[in-house]
Amino acid sequence: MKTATATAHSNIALVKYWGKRADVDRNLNLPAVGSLSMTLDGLRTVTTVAEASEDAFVLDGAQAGGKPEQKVFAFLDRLWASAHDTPRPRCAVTSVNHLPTAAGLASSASGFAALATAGASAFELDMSLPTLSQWARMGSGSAARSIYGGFVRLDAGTAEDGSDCVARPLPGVEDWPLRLVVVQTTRGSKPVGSTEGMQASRDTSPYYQAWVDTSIPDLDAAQAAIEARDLPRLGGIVEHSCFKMHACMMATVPPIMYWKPASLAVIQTVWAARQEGVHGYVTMDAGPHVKILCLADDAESIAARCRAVPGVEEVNLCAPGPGASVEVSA
Ligand code: 2P0
Repeated sequence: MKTATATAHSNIALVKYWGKRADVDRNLNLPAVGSLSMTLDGLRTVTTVAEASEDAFVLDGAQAGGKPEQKVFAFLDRLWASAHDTPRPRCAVTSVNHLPTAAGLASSASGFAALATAGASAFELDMSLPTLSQWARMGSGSAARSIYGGFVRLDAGTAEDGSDCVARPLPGVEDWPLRLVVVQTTRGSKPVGSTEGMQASRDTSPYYQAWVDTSIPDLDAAQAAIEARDLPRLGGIVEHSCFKMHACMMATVPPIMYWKPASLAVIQTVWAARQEGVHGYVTMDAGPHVKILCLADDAESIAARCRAVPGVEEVNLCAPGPGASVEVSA
């Protein structure tokens, strides 16, 4: 095998993913809904996979044991076995999350996109980008989107083997100066992880089916708004998808409530700015931070308003970012 170092950037979903298909092999990690994202330049993971005398996973300079390590090597086992009958070589996996500032964005998207990219090159598997994206998805649903830069659409598909659950890049970001203002409303980790939260919503939320049923129209409408470079139209869909997802989460038993008082205060601040002609559109993920999609010209004004909101810890600006890349040595 070779030594491969991959870089992948995080992404933010403009049309959200929340829920997994229950009718298929769980290992495929197939989403129940499609999603549409923008890859970001702000946060990236750099991962090296190299042959070693024993398996070891070092994350941000420290030996990572337990579940993260198990997930990494279970993933590499499957990746290797997809093309070889022989035992997998032992591997040293070194992963560094580059957060110039604590961006408040999840690292599983960039993490598994980088691991899939580095692993495939280290194992000398000649993979197309769609196949690489499918492998990244098996690690983490949102990672499928981080293989590509700019806007990315991931369709859920209906095939049993997941063959039609494919991410693809959508043109548009190169001639549209968008920014994402990331507003952190707390320090510390989230109370409910995405994977367990999604399962609880599917099992108990009365809004779950409605959430799933209305996903495809949102994806199509968002894609059309991107093609038209129509920010108010896209922003309306972004907010609708976000609040539908959070309504579904809140109606889960017991409730999944990621919001903090400052989250709502930021949302209302952004909406008030809109009344004054400063166009930002909010979205939130499985956590209390608020992310605001806007034009580059409005980003500083929105960031300044958000910094003045009580409870806000930090505000960062992110531009659209590139797809995953890899360097291979002998
Ligand atoms: C998203 N989230 O579309 C949504 C919005 C959270 C809320 O993708 O279980 O860490 O590993 O497939 O990818 C977070 O879910 O979940 C996520 P798994 P993942 O960005």
